[in-house]
Amino acid sequence: MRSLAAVAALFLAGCGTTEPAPVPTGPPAGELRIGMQEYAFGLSAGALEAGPVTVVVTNAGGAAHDVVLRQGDQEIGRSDVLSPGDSQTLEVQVERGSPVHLECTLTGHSTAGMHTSVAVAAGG
Ligand SMILES: [Cu+2]
Repeated sequence: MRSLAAVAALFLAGCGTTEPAPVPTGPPAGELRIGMQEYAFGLSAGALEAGPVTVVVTNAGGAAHDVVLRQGDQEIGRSDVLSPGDSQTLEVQVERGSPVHLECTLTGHSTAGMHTSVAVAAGG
């Protein structure tokens, strides 16, 4: 059901200049690679394990971007504002029970599409 919704979202977003990569399916991951571009996040995993997660953020776009990771109202990670081609590795602590939301904080980027969320495994 989730994947159908994701595919529908991709079709709806398809009129933009760049389509985000489809969210991969598979077992929950302990590492998440985030690719940033105008104006979307590409993710290496569709679900995360609860616990420590290594997050590798790469700016694959042509403008500066950052990413803030939140669970509920708790901020669990934040990258620097990265120039095109730069990357940064973060160690974050993911709690069980609620998805991790990702958002670019640069003005207008989130509303342009730079926000998404990743599920967290219930069984952790
Ligand atoms: Cu951005």
